[in-house]
Amino acid sequence: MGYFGDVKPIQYEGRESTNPLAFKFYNPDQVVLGKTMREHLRFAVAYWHSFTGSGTDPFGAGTAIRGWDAYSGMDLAKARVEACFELLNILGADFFCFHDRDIAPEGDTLQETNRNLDEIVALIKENMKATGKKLLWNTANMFTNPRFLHGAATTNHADVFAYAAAQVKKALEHGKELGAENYVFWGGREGYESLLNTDMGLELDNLARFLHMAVDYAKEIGFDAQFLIEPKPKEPTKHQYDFDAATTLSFLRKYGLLPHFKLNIEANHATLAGHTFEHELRVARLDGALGSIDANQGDLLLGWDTDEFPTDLYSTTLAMYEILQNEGGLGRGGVNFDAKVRRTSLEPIDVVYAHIAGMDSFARGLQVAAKLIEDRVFENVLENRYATFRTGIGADIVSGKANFHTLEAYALQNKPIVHESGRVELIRSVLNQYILNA
Ligand code: XLS
Ligand code: CA
Ligand code: CA
Repeated sequence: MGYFGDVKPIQYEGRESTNPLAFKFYNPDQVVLGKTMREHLRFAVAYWHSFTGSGTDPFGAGTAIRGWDAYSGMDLAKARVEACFELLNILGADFFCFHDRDIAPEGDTLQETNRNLDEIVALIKENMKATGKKLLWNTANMFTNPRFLHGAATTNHADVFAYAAAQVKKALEHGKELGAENYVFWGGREGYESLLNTDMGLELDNLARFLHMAVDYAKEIGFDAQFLIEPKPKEPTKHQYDFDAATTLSFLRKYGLLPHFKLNIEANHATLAGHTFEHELRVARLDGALGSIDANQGDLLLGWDTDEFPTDLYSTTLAMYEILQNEGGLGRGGVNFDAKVRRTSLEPIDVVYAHIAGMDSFARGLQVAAKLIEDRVFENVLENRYATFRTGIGADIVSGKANFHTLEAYALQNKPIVHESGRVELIRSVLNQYILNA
């Protein structure tokens, strides 16, 4: 018996199945718009939620029952590796993601911490070799340890900046060692609490310096992963510099970093920023910077980052629509379940059910989005709605022929402006039909 009980690898049984341990929509080999579902979705399990998390919340201790908790220290770290590969096998997910501090305990010194990491990375490598599973991305946790209370790359203390650099240097080496497809930067403490004691200009310049050093070092060691920044507006800091996709892209552009980075867009971070998931995906893709996604959902009745497993088909459909419109889809990126089971879902089997729910929701979203694209549903809407820009004065505006003189002369003809309905309710009901029937 494994850590998840006596569960066999999950099979696709189709939409009529009532078996809770079967996929209803995720059929890995099914071809959708020229690629298999498996190639489109590139599902990843997040180490921190599924193997390191325990179900704590700000008011209470952990509740999760996990077999590996019988161990401690490095034995615990090793047991978690075993559990990770067991779950990947059960789910048929090809990828996983981790922070350095998820996989191995910190030691008393940086040397000891790095030795612990080296040992677990070697074990992970063996398991990857034996199973063919891959690392979608790794990252450095520079937010849990109190050392980072004032920030990491945006700290006020140069020694902390140096420590953070050493930590990312090691993480890049491990990314290379494990053949990571991407490397993520999420700045949990890269922001500020009060402008009264913050040199924002210096902090932003330093963040850019840090990221340039990371780009240089990856090049130096021949680590060719796609670099990703993950925007989030707040939590843990009050204001985070990578607030949302637009803010992050503007920062990257200002500092000449745009050619080296794409974005990892998380659904719950989008809603925390006051946007929809699809808005953030659209902003990223219009800049050619949509790299990967963290699949989860927030609870709109709560104002924090609840990281729930994604089950909202409207959201997964519209997300997959953006991804399918993106040149090359997610490319080297994937769909990482940065999601945790609720504190009341105590048992290991809940982690399996949760991933099945998320994988099916994205698979269904993919099917619906593909059908919407095949039938040119939104394309037709846009074609009609923006028709005036294809002929006459509109065509002149788009082609650059128009200027304020020609536009004024046109307006002075006082032709009546006739508006057409935007038909939002009709479009939504068509979308409903596709989600139900496609
Ligand atoms: C936290 C973030 C984090 C990143 C990786 O809110 O989602 O988990 O994905 O550091
Ligand atoms: Ca995330
Ligand atoms: Ca989150």
